[in-house]
Formats: sequence, structure tokens, C-alpha cells
Amino acid sequence: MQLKTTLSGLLAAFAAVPAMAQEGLEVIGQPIPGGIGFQPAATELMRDIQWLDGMLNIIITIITLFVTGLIIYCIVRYNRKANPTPGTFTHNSPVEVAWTIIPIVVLVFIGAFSLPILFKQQEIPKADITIKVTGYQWYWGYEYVDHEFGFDSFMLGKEELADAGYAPEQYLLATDTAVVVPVGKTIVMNVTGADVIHAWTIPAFGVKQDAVPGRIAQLWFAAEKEGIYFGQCSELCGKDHAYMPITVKVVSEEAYQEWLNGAIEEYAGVPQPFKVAEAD
Ligand SMILES: [Cu+2]
Repeated sequence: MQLKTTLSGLLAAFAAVPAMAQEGLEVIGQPIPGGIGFQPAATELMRDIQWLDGMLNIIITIITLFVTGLIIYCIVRYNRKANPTPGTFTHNSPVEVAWTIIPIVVLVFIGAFSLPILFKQQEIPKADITIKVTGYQWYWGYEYVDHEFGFDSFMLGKEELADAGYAPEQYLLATDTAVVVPVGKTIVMNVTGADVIHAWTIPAFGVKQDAVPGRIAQLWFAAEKEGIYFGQCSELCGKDHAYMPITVKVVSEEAYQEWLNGAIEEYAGVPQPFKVAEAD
């Protein structure tokens, strides 16, 4: 067993060149069978979103219980048998004022927490590393614009997963090359599309951005934990929409530098765009 693990590790290491960064990296951001909650938060943005979700769930639960209780009370108290002569009034000012004011207060309360979280996502900070991501039918292309190199990222087939160091359940998630970023650094992604609209996302980072042809949109994140994070194209973009996943590897600063040197050597100078999608 030990030998087998070592061997597959070695194989993975060879297959993953120049993305050597995979060694020892834990897969953190991936869907789990039967899961109904969020993926674990790996950025401040995602922690904010999860906190907001929890807070909204409390408010929603209270309102739902209150309304359900009112309905049940009315059914029991004011049905024809219990209340044979119904009231004939049509207005009740105090109640109407209350059901106008209270929802306003609730909405202002929610807005006071949700708007700052939205602005934090949308106000792009100064980047430590800028990466341009382009959606193609049906793969992603990445350009490390600070270092003038780029590469494309294709989904791994079922039979390619093991060689690349991935588990069978990471089919439809793992890609041949990955976006590699150092832990804790501010990454700004410039997102665009080459043909139709795609959308780039990593759920554990709390980011999602449409990739619109002819436009550049931005998103940012600073991942707090080393590991592998998966995402999938999130805008229906054609017949292979389900087959253009996203892999991000968050690594230590040293591992990033090592990967960067290898990647520059391997990819620099490749004219853009790197690959034209093969016609079917
Ligand atoms: Cu798509």
C-alpha cells in the first residue's frame, strides 16, 4: 500500500510538471455527495457571505414561523364554526402602520449588512498578482500578465485523473493545468470571454464573474489556506458547458516562485491566443 501510494505520488509529480505545486496539497474546495451547505470558506469574502447567509436564515425562519403561526391562528379562531358572525370593518390603521414599518426596518437592517459585503467584493484592491482569464468554448485560458506568459486549461478525462494525482470523484472538476497562486496574496482576475458568455467561479473563494466577450470584468480574492479549489463554468455556454471546470492551487510563496520559474520557462513567448478551439 505504502509503495503504491509513493509510486502514484511520483507518477502524479511527473504528470503535473510544471504544476508541481500539487504535491501535498489538500483538496479543500470541492462539492461533496449529498452536501447542502457551502464549501468551506477560504477567503474573507466567502466568510462574509456565509455569515450573511446564516444571519438571513435566522430572519427568514423567524418571519416564516410568525406568518405560519398567524395563518394557523386565523384558521382556528376565525373559521365559520368558531366565528359565525365575522367583523365588517375593512381598515385597521395601527396594524397597517406596523406591517409597513416593520418590513422597512427589517430590509434596512439586512441592507446595512449585505451592502458592505457586496461593496467589498466589487471594490477591487491593488493586486499583488494579476491574471487574465478568458473563457473559450469549452476551456479556460489564463495569462499571468505580470510575467507575460499564459496557458490553457482543459478538463481531465476519466482515465487521466489518476496520472495527474486526482481522485475519480474529481472528474468534471480537475484540469490538466491549474491556476497557481501564493497563499495570502491579493489576486485580481481580469475576466473576459472569447466567443460566448461564460462565468468564472471558485465557490470556496466566494467569487463568480461573467466572462463577456468584448468586456473585461474584475474579481479579486486572497486565499487564506493552501490547497486545491475547484469551480465550474457557471454560465450556460454551449454543448460542452459542463466540461470546462476550473482548478486553482493555493501554494506557499516558495512553491509559487518555483512554479512560476518553471511556467515562465515553459510558456513564455507563446503568441496569443495560445490555442484556437478545434472545430467540431
Ligand atoms: Cu459554460
